Amino acid sequence: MRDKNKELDRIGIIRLLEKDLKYKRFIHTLGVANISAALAMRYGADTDKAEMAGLLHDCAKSLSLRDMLKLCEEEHLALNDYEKKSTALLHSKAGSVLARKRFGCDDDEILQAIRFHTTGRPAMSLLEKIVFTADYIEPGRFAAPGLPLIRELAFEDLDRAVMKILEDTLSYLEFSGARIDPQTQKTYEYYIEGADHSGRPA
Ligand code: DGI
Ligand code: FE
Ligand code: FE
Repeated sequence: MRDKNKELDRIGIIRLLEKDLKYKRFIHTLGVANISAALAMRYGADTDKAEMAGLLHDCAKSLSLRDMLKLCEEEHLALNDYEKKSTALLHSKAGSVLARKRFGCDDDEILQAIRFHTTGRPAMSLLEKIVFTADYIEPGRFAAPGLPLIRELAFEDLDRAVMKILEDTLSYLEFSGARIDPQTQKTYEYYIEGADHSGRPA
């Protein structure tokens, strides 16, 4: 059973997200929250935290680039040149600030999972991997060709699912001619070229 205050917070946050986000993004958010909770059950993470991280992961998605930059500047977050120019990349860092300021989330593990949900990072925590994966596989996603396999893998072997997501994202970005954020590249190198050959835990 959740405690009553937490349940009220959760409902308030969902109401606020419904107001802030476009409807499709709101539905995606609910999907990511549910799948994050399911993955937390599977891998023994905190289910409430995973659900909350899923709920808040795209909370800044409707903001303009300017407003995202402002939020990050207020917190003195270091941004690279890729992030400074792209809402697709910046909404995750801006989201970690907004999650605290507007949604009252003060859990550092959740804020970290929001902050790195787009690019990932080397040596992600279990919660970070859960949100990163849930974002890719939630039921509303349909375009990626590798999706059926990744959906299976996610519940069998989370690290292999993370690897396959990175592999597919990188090939998609290369194919579409997008500039690749060095952070995405670093995550890719850690998980694909590093982790499984060295025996280092991913
Ligand atoms: O916010 P979502 O659409 O739910 O998903 P997301 O936060 O994972 O990704 C947003 C977009 O960012 C998605 O189209 C993939 C893209 N992306 C991830 N890494 C990079 C990137 N785009 C560029 N240009 N460079 C990257 O390194
Ligand atoms: Fe996102
Ligand atoms: Fe998302």
